Amino acid sequence: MPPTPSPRASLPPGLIVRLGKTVWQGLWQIMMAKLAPTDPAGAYVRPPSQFRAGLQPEGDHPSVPERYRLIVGMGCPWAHRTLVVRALKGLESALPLWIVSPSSNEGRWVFDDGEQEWRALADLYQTAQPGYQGRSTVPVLWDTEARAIVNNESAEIIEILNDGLNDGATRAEVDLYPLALREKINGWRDRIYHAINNGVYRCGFARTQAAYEAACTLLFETLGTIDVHLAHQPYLCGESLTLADVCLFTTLARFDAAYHGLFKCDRARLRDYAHLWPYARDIYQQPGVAATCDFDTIRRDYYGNLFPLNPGGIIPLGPDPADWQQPHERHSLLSR
Ligand SMILES: N[C@@H](CCC(=O)N[C@@H](CS)C(=O)NCC(=O)O)C(=O)O
Repeated sequence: MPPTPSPRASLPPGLIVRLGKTVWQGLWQIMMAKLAPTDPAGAYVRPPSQFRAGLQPEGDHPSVPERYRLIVGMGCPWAHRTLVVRALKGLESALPLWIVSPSSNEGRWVFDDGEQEWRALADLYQTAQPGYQGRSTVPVLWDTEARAIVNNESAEIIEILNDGLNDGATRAEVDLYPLALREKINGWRDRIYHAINNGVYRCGFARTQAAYEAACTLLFETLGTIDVHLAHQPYLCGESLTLADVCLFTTLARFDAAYHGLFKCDRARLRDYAHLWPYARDIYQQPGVAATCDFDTIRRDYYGNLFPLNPGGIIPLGPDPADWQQPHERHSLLSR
């Protein structure tokens, strides 16, 4: 007969909870501080990008098709902006991609195909600037001849791609940053950056309740305002798609799949908005854009790699990506 197990003394449940909370909250604060720097009020502050050059006909980085590489991670909304502009301009041949993926154990980007001389993106940053101390972020516009990072700020890379490589563009006539609309575009871009693009991160990376609530309130106020705005015109700045729409789109593309759950942006889903949701589908259905949206990678990168926000590592199934192909029915606005 097997021996009868003797009753074991166990820790009182209250003590286990208190111990678990103290250890986990201490660890959480340490990991969050590394992942996302905050101001004294606990609000997330994104570090500024450090490489800010452009392409000039006679400068260090001349406008020569196929000389540059665009380095992206498919989950990243900032990199996604550059992919959308590359697709809309037809720059696929003129500007080849190097794709990186997050390595969850190392907490950094690594090259996917092993064809580059570097294993990690951080190593490429060291080649560009030995001793570089900043964050090794995507997107990067890399000059293969000068072996230099031209630019690592998505807001500037999309301007560069709009007209900097037109000789190699199959849709050179597409102008997403027309002179006459620049002031309007910049206004929307800055507002969207603060409240929405970075706003979702300020919700997800907030370290105090007050910082989260402030970010979340501004996020949904701004989404509501834009939803009303888009009832009367097809795009943010009027009749034509611009860089401002591209900047908004890449956050919308991740909204229901990642931000709604993981970043606690849960007052509404994208698909609850009468105008924003068809507007986002309209952009998704423009030539080449669907191929830039990798919803599986988006969910895997966010839920699988932001460990402090999802320590269990379970990746939700999320909404059906086929929904993005539903007719958007915004043609009536375009033909007014
Ligand atoms: N200001 C940059 C931000 C880019 C950025 O934060 N990229 C993230 C991925 S979504 C990254 O590479 N993070 C790596 C890190 O911070 O170490 C831009 O818009 O280009």
